[in-house]
Amino acid sequence: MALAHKGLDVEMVPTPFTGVAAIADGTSKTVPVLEDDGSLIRDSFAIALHLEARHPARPLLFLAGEGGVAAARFVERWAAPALHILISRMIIMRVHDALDPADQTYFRGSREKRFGMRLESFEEAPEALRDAFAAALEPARRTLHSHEWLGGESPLFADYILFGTLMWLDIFLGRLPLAPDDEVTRWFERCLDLHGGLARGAKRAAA
Ligand SMILES: N[C@@H](CCC(=O)N[C@@H](CS)C(=O)NCC(=O)O)C(=O)O
Repeated sequence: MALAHKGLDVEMVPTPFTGVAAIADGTSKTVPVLEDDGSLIRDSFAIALHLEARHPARPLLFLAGEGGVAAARFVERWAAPALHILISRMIIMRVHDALDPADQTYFRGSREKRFGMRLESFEEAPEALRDAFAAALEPARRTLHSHEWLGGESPLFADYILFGTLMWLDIFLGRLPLAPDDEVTRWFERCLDLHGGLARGAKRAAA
């Protein structure tokens, strides 16, 4: 989304967990990775900062000045603890089941170590977590009640941080476990439409 926001060509390359080590010089532990003019940039936020520094004349990803970066950082620091575990619990077995056998082995081993339990025990039915998930999104909901985007009148990287997080649910459940008229659902649909419907073309695991 950040690349498209900057008007750069985007090619999405689905990458298995066991394929991360084969990217570029093999030192990356996670995706995304940006290779640009011989330098490797890891981590979404660092990539967005790099794009902003390199293409300042294109639509901005951050409001100008350090305050813009701090505001986006706040969204990132809020969204991860508020949402990642809840989302993981809703989809962990679906992610596992969508992987090839070698990736399933890696995924089960790394996540069972991280969460300290079997994947099957970690998983919860999305319906059981629906209220907690809706409550966790309240800061975004209240903001989107009076602003079309977290970035105000147009999307910024702050929008893509939350959008990217929620895309896990869209990809694996085929929907967000929220009411259709929820402000967050409506904003999510607007995000799906951005950049020629770029994210609508992302490969979905759920039918
Ligand atoms: N904060 C990092 C998180 C990256 C991250 O955790 N990526 C996951 C996939 S979305 C990954 O590559 N995991 C590799 C693994 O678990 O081995 C970013 O936004 O770039």
